[in-house]
Amino acid sequence: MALLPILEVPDPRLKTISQPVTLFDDDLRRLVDDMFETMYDAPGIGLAAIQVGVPKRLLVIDLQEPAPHDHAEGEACGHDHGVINNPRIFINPEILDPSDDMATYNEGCLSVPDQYAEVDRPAKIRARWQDLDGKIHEENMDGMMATCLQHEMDHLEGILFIDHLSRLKRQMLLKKIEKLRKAA
Ligand code: GNR
Ligand code: NI
Repeated sequence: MALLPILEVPDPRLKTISQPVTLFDDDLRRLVDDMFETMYDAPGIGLAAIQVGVPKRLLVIDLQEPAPHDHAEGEACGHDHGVINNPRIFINPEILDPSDDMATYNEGCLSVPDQYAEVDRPAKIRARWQDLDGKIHEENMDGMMATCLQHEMDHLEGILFIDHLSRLKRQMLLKKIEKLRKAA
């Protein structure tokens, strides 16, 4: 396993249109392992291959739901609050029928460090994708999973969440990142 460097704006490679995966081999499995390690380390809830410089139509997601508790939220307690991991792999994903109703989430991106903005996307989708064996899957999705998959699939087209904002807002976020880099 290896941590891979994550590309950040304004790296032009983030604008690449990624190519379909055709070879379901051990190299692909290694790449997926490294992407999970990189995503958990960041930490993030999703990662597209192009974010680590690989222009393939491949992404991983783990929403890491908080584990259920036996007491009220915020209440002081001694035990460890773990998360339930749910690592998911999407190869050559497609969106079949996006809903007309939209959902708004405050999105962030590992390639747009420390910046967040509200983005509207279809609230419900049906997705089709392949797994590491090339087997095809289909599933209806909503909530954070629908939003995250659409965010990751945008990466495969060279699109970032800031591309859904006004030009003014986008330029402001990009300038902030420059400023933070110079200060660091
Ligand atoms: O870690 C991430 N959080 C996030 C929050 C709201 C909507 C989308 C995301 S994806 C992001 C990781 C990332 O950049 N994936 O491409
Ligand atoms: Ni992203």
